[in-house]
Amino acid sequence: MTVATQSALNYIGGAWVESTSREHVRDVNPARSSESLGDATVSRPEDVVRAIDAAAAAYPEWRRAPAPQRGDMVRKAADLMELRRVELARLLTQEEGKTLPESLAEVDRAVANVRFAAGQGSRLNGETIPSTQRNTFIYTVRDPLGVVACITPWNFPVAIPAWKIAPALVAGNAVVFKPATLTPLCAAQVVQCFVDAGVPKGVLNMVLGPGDALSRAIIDDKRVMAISFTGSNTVGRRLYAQAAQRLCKVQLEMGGKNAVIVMDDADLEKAAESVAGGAFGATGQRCTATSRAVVMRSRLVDFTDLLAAKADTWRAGDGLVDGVRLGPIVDDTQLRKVRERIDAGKREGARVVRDGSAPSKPDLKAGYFVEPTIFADVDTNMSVAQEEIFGPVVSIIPANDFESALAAANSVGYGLSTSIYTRDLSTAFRYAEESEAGMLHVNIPTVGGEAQVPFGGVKDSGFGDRECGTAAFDFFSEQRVVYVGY
Ligand code: UN1
Repeated sequence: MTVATQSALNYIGGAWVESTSREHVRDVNPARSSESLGDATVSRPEDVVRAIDAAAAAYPEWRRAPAPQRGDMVRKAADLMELRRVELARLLTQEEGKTLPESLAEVDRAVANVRFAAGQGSRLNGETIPSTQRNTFIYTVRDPLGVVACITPWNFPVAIPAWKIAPALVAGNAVVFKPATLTPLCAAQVVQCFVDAGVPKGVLNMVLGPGDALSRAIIDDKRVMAISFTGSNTVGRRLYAQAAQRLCKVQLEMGGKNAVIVMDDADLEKAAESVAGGAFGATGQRCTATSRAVVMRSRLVDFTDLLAAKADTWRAGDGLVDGVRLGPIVDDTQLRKVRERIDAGKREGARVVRDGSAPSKPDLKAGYFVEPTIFADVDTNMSVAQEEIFGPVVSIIPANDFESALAAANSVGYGLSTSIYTRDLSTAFRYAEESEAGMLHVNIPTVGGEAQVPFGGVKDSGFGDRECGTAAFDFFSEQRVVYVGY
């Protein structure tokens, strides 16, 4: 049941290479922290410079390749990813912790995204625009930016790199990829799919190592024309401020504090299922996780009972084991953060319906586990109603009517994803008009997203062009205009 111990190296200029530090860090399975999966090289800023050198050298030729051909190559990467689906998903579960079904779904999503981006190679259209002058023809073209960087988190270590790298490449850019330190083996496998698909050397490079120092080296290098980042708001803000100094284009996907509003007329079973799946799925470690349920008082008792009963069915354990629905938290640091947030909720007076912060089952002590946790009677000012937790924790906030529910849902800094459960059309449309989030749902969970659809948030959740869909190409290319007098 263990993967062969592997060493993840950098991929620079078409070769897997050791970093200049020659140091390695251990990569462990969060379900059993004593189990080593392998290790990863620890890069220094010099390694980033080498990767940028390689990308800059490869760029001119890649830019000249016809976009449909770049798309074909990227499509092959999607096919390979699909072929390696089970192997990749098992690795994902072992390295990040989510359950095997969740990992399989993530790989499928990565494949769909890479395929969609590949198809856009044949649709990188410009437009013709009528001129006010005679004998003048005006058209636009989409041009790549040059060397771009993709900085990705550990929680979707296959899908997020895939949906950043694929459109970046199809648009004609050369990429420097800096994945999260906690998931280097998944990152290496994603790169391997592109490599085996025939992406020329230097066009895609990966540098493994500490986020701060390596991101700084990326930001400081004026050859990097754009940075696509997914991670925390704190890091995103800093990255933007630093990159702005040299007008480097930035796309930020950050946190969320996503609410589901449950109206009087909601299908309660569906609503509770949606909140449970949104809150406990992926162990709550996703920016779109449902972390608040804003519930009409008339349904409060029934909803809370239903949700608590559902929470009991989320058995925690090793994600490779059949029947396990809740994998571990990714590491010790995150585990501590999640526990601190739960403690803060208790201190601030939220009513504990279910406390999963310290699981008692012996096999859960071997890893970084937190079981489903539910707070009720939560006030919008409490930290559990305001701060992102990134664990399987949900806060139930009572509301008197639609207006107060909407105000509660909107009362946070974040604005990524929300949902409403109602059968009333006018309530649904009023919600869609007034809800402060980038992705709204009616009778559909807050989590997930489709490959062909733009993904991203407003307020503290997102900045810059959206990811995925055709929007990804707005970020990874620029328009140029040609005026022709004939
Ligand atoms: C999802 O909800 O399925 O970092 C995807 C994240 C998001 C991706 C979430 N950028 O969690």
